[in-house]
Amino acid sequence: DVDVCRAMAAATLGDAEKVKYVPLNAQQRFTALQSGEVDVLSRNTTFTLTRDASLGMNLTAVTYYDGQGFMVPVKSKIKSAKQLKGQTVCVQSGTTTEKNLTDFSKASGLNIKPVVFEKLEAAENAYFTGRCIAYTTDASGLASTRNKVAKNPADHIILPELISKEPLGPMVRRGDDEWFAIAKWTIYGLLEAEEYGITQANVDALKATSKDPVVQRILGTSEDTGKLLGLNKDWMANAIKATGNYGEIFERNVGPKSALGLPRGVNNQWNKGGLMYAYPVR
Ligand SMILES: N[C@@H](CCC(=O)N[C@@H](CS)C(=O)NCC(=O)O)C(=O)O
Repeated sequence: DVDVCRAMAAATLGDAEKVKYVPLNAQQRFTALQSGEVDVLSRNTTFTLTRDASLGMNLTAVTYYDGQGFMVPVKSKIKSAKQLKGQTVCVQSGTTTEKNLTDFSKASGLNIKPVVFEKLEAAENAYFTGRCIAYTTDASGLASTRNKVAKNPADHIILPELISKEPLGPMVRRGDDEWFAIAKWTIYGLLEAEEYGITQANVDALKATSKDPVVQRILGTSEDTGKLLGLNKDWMANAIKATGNYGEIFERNVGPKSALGLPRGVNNQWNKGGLMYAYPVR
């Protein structure tokens, strides 16, 4: 989420450091975007119809396809979400998580008892002190909580079931159309850069020598796509220089070798069995 903001700043202002970060909890995030306190909401936020149609925002492009899961203590012996019948589950309010938990409980006849907290730290703390038998959020969030908050991560397992679709990505305000286009196309640009092998390390060399028309367009050495967005010719070259392409951002922040250790899975490129399919930068 942070690297996507840095890429947008580099594309727009030529400087990835020109971002002011405003920490927001699940409840506050939408009003902060509506009121103009922030210009882009990049914070593990799921695209849904309600958020699109009634909260005055526009969904840019998916940066991470996630799904909701559960974490339980190994010593609970629970191996499947279907074994949560009548159990307490800690969850944060103002999230799709809270709603999906109710749906899952109803659909599977599990009579789960949600224990709801407004603050993330409170929900995590309640789980780790044994107030609930399980903790639920997006699978990426579970990996983060287990890695960052658990005293001994190996004492907790993430159950195999994912109970929802959580397409996560940045949102912008309705009516902010030029910015909407920039935000969207920066993401597609990072994805297409990966698809065509443009990296943080080779972007300058490719800018000087590449004869591939797609690479040339992305790097602004043939057509000027930046102009159409009100940006400089090298908008995408600047973004890639700042953060690397989508795959590099993924590996560094959440990939198998990072602290979170998440597999690339469905977030791989469309031609490698994944769902990431950038609209063409042209
Ligand atoms: N993707 C879901 C859940 C996102 C969410 O807010 N998750 C929590 C738990 S990982 C979170 O990030 N909390 C951070 C905070 O409130 O400071 C949504 O958009 O509603």
